[in-house]
Amino acid sequence: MTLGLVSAGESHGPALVAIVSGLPAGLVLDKQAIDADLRRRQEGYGRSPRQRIETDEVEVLAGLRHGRTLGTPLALVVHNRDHVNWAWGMSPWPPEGEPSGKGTRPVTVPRPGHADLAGVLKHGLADVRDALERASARHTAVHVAAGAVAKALLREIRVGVQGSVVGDDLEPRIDAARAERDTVGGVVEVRAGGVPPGLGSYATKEDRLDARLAAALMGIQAVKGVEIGAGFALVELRGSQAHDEIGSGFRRETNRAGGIEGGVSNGEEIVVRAAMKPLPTLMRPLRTVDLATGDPAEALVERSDVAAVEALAVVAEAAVAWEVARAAREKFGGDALADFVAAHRAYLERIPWRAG
Ligand code: EPS
Repeated sequence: MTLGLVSAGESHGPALVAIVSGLPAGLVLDKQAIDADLRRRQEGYGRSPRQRIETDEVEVLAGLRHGRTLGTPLALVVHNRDHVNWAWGMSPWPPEGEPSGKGTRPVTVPRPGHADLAGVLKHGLADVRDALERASARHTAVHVAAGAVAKALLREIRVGVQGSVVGDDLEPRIDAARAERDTVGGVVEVRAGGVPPGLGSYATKEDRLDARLAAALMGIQAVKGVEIGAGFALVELRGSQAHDEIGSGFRRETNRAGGIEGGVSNGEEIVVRAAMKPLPTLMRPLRTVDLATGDPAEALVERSDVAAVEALAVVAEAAVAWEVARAAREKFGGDALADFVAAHRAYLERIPWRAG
């Protein structure tokens, strides 16, 4: 038993969609809680004017009845309100009538740092828009909706997940960058508390919880680095200092491992960080080459964020919640929510580890 997630959707297409499989029947979902996470993702300082157009809201098309999961695939939709301005340019079918609105002219000047160049080369595309629309971080919206579902499942076994921005200088950095028509990145941290020991596995690299969390965070647009627990700082320490001694109840006083040893959760808080590069859509464009002419050119300038670090904290929270929930499904199984919860309780009764 595991969770599955497939998503689709272009940034200015009609909608973003996700299909979530592997949920037990009987999980109560709260539309307001899902929408609250969607709103948190939109709110951060430094976002583009696009966020004034969108008011993200989840729609459920399948897998839910009267607010309870049916144990069948859950189909989630987040509509792109901005699509009305791109109805011709992003029409899924050949558009009718004269070109109007945005996205009507092919983009041939790939932006360094985006998927633009690699995307058109890889897929044989003539219009960079055919690559950038899916590569856009816009589709993190529907992943946040899926993450909210994962958090609802985790709450049933008293696991909580919270993302935040690391440091307190983001807003002045954003103001300074905006004044110079530039962009900034930053670091976010996600903590998952109440995770029992034993999620993930040391047996294969694919099953290691740390590998799965790293892949999930690296899978978010603009993330260039991930660390778990004390991460890169561990190399400065001696072995006698770098580990977390085991105390009463098999608990630790320190947590340099970030809650994961040997690829398996150890019962301490899971702590992961992700580093986001400065966004590469610049109002002061970088040098590129025009795909149509082969001549030097300036990269595409389009409406964009100065920073999306606060949004990343919410998206990373969703990604971590998703991976922890997936590992919990694998360990505790159950077609009914009650079976899942009972398996978790029985496991905690079997092991000598004690929750803090
Ligand atoms: C994004 C570019 C911008 C961001 C977008 C991600 O889109 P637009 O050009 O339409 O303003 O606003 O993020 C969102 C729309 C969102 O909801 O997060 C990109 O290139 O990744």
